[in-house]
Order: sequence, then C-alpha cells, then structure tokens
Amino acid sequence: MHEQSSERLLDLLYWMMLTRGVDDRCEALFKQGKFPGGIFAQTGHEAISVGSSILLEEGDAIAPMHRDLGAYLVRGMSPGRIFAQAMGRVGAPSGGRDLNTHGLGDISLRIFGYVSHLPQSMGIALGAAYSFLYRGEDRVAMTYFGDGASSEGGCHEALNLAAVLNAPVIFILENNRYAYSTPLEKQCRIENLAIRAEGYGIPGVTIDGTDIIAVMDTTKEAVERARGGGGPSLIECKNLRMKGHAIHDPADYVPAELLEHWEERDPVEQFRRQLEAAGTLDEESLQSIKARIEREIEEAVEWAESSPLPDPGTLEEDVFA
Ligand SMILES: Cc1ncc(C[n+]2csc(CCOP(=O)(O)OP(=O)(O)O)c2C)c(N)n1
Ligand SMILES: [Mg+2]
Repeated sequence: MHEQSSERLLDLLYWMMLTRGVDDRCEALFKQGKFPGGIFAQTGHEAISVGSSILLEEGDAIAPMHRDLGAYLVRGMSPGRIFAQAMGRVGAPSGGRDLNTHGLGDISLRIFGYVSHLPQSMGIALGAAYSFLYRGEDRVAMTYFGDGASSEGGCHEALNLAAVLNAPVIFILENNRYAYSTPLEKQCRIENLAIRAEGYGIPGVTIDGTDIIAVMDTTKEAVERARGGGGPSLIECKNLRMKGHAIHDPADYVPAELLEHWEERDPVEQFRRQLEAAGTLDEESLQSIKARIEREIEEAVEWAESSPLPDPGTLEEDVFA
C-alpha cells in the first residue's frame, strides 16, 4: 500500500465510493419507480472492479459483467449515462433500447457491453486480445465472470483457447459464493476455483477480493505478463455478493453469519479504515470526497432525467433483420 502515493490512494477511495454511491442511487431510483427494468447490486465488488480496471491503458479493452459498475466508471462511462440506461433514455449507451447493463457497452471507450448468456463475454475478450496479438499491437483485454459462470462450458473453452493462442487477456473470476441462490458448494467440490488454471497451463491465483491493494498488485503482474508476451492469467477474487442477485431478491437463503463475516470485510469501509489508520485520510478529505460524489451523482440524475425517451418512429432503426 505504501508503494502508492497518497494522491493515488485517495483517488482509489474516490472511485470505490463513487461506485457504491451510484449503485445505492440506482436502488433508490428503482424504488421511486424511475427504472422500468431491474438492477443488479454490486455491493461487495468495488475492490475487484476498480482495482483491476484502473490498471489498464487507454487502448486496452474490457468486457465487464453485471457487477462491474466500478469498471464502467473507471473506464470513462459517466454516471449520467448509466442512470439514463436504466431509465431507457436517448442519452444512454443503448439510446434507450435496452434497460440493463447488457446494453451498457461503448466501443469508443473500448468497453464491450456484456453478453447476457454467461460467460460468453470471456470469448469476446479473448477475440479482442487475439486481434491485438495478431496485429502486433501493445494492448491487452480484461474480462470478468462469476463463480456460477465458471461452471459453464464457454468458460473452459475460452480459458483453453486463450492459453493455446497465448492471448494477452486477463480473466478475473469474481467468486462471490453464490450464483443466484446456488451456493458455491452446490456447484463444485473445490474451494479455490483458480486451481483450474493449471489444467490449461496458465497462471492462476486466488486472492482476497475485498482488498483493493491485493487486487491491484495481482492484476498488475498479470497485465505486465500479458503485455510482455506471457499470455493469459486467471485471477480468482473471493468476496461475497452482499445483496440479492437482483433488486427483486431478498437473498434470505444466505446465512446471517456468512453475511456478517463479509460485512466486516466491506471493501469500501475496509479501505477507508486502512487509509485513516495510515494517516492518509483525514475527516476533511473524506468529507470533500463525499461532497464531490454527491454533487456528481445529483448532476448525473438530473442529466439522465432531462434526456428524452426514444422517438417511437425510430423503432426500426439499427435493426439487423
Ligand atoms: C447461460 C446462462 N444461464 C443462466 C443465466 C441467468 N443468470 C444470470 S446471472 C446468473 C447468476 C450468475 O452467477 P455468477 O456467475 O456467480 O455471477 P454473480 O451473479 O454471482 O455475480 C444467472 C443464473 C444466464 N445469464 N446465462
Ligand atoms: Mg456468483
């Protein structure tokens, strides 16, 4: 942690708090009836999405999944466009044609909107990474998938092909212990999913996904390896999905002790405490970060609400067949 400058550490805290703030505001807007669709909370995933995506260069590509709000924000997707997406407005990346994170991609930011059929974003990221390698470009791709998605065939095909092609891709496995209501132990007999990397001949590590510094240190190594011609890596980040699968799910199947255990490891609070203990963060800087985030979110909501709904006359535009 001390290798990073105070400015960088406070910047990381800002991104994590912004991610949590946008996420909480999404929940409030949904409850106010302003989001016609549903939403996936990402609470508990901030250290993973921010700590990994922040290491990418501008030309790199990213294929996030449904709990990687932090990666969208870090890569330049504005909170206003994220709110507009859930409100179905013209200002959204999908222009109001998709209410979900599925349509949240923006190629100009090199963000691929995620493929609903899990874990097919892995193949998309692999394709991007292979194209970089093929053209001799100094670029990498990063993608994310869950413990549930790791049991799907597409995951194993993507890992294997990435290994064989030596593609510059970083696979981030977000092991939050649940796939909808299915706990990890009901879908596989191993505790550390990263050991599967050995079967593909690529490096695989398991880390604490609530610790942003651990995520950054490990991801940095993997990004450097990919850039240096060393091929793909698998990083398993362990955390807990701290809310239900989506807004409709109270997650009453998650044992209270398990939730309490992970609540003590809340990634945002944990990092804030670390920075305070190290003397990097004082009350004044905390309040100023909070005020900045509140202002940005307020402006973003206003911007999204002022964006019109799509004109029904454009219904047939951009339709392939
Ligand atoms: C092939 C496929 N099957 C089922 C679904 C429905 N579905 C969406 S998210 C999800 C749970 C995924 O769990 P996990 O991969 O652990 O990610 P998490 O939601 O926990 O972040 C399911 C079953 C889907 N999108 N794709
Ligand atoms: Mg999961």
